[in-house]
Amino acid sequence: MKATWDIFCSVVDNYGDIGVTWRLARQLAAEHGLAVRLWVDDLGAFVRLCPQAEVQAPRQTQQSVEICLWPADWQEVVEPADVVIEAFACELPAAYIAAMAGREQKVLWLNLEYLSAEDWVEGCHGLPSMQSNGLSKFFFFPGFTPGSGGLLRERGLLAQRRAFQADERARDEFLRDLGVEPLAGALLISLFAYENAALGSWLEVLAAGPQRIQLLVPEGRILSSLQGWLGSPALQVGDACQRGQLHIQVLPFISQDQYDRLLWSCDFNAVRGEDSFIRAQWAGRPLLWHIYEQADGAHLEKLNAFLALYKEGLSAEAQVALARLWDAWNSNGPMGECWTQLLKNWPEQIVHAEQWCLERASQADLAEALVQFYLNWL
Ligand code: TRH
Repeated sequence: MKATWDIFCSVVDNYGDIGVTWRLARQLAAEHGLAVRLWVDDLGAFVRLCPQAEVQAPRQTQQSVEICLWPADWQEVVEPADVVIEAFACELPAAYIAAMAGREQKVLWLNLEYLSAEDWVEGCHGLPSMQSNGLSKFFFFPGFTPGSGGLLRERGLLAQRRAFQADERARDEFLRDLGVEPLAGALLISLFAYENAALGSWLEVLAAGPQRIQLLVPEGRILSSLQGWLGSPALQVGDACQRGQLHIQVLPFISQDQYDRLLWSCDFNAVRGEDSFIRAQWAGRPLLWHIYEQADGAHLEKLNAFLALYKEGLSAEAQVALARLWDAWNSNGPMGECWTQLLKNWPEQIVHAEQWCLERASQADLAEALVQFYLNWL
């Protein structure tokens, strides 16, 4: 009998919550042969990542995962799974928790936390917390170091990525299918970010720089900043324009698998949040992270904690260039000089990105770590 897993996802905003849980659910089903249900309270957000799904269907199977609408008024009588994951501290339905407590066979209850590179993560990863109904809930922390829960990474991902990157024709075909004509000799950059006042100063330096730049921008929140800089009315998917050396094109929001290919195709990726940030690392190319902003500035500590790890092994000059660029991007600082400095140690940044990727990939991935945690707990 396959072990059953229920993953609960409440879409707070953006695509990170559903992005992470959908990826995890697929991997648990595909690589570990588990029977997985993904409960999501916003099918609209899910359909953007999995365009073949039906937004109206309260139950459907996609890629061997049962996708279930998590209704606001939970009336269902559902037999809880062997393993229950509440993603990002979303609150499970009270009736479901009661059923967990009443289940004859015990249930492993996990809270899958947000990603952070901060030191305390290793100390908290895997700790139980006793609930009022007598059940224990365990805190599972993804992370970058061996003492954490690891990062989502599908089996064979890096081999696929390398084969794709070694095949220029495959890349060009992929880009053409997206409506992008690759420009000879251009540095290809993808841009996925929140609204960002620092964008203008980066685009200025790209437009005035020595090299042709092709900037691909999937539809999303950064478009308003882009419009502001271009002084253009609302941008649409397919719109393209040129400013000096800079060629800009707006892309549709694509499926997760296509988005991976976009990251693999580009020389530099600006990403955000959590899932795209990790995918850019698996792309093995230099990246720029727009971290999700938190009211109390906690995000800056997270940013610095990651940078402290990532920078290891870079020369002092390359470390400074990278940190300045990331800092400017996340605090509305001027990007021009920082970008120019980064380009000065570009070859080093490229080698480092691949090295970082290989080192992270030597750790167990998050899905594997979860399965192992369950087996140890049994
Ligand atoms: O959408 P996000 O900003 O999500 C954020 C973060 O997860 C953040 O930590 C969380 O607190 C907040 O949501 C609520 O960024 P993220 O995490 O990169 O998720 C985007 C997802 O969208 C990711 O799975 C990649 C996917 N994607 C596509 O599938 N197609 C696309 O074209 C693009 C641009 C992204």
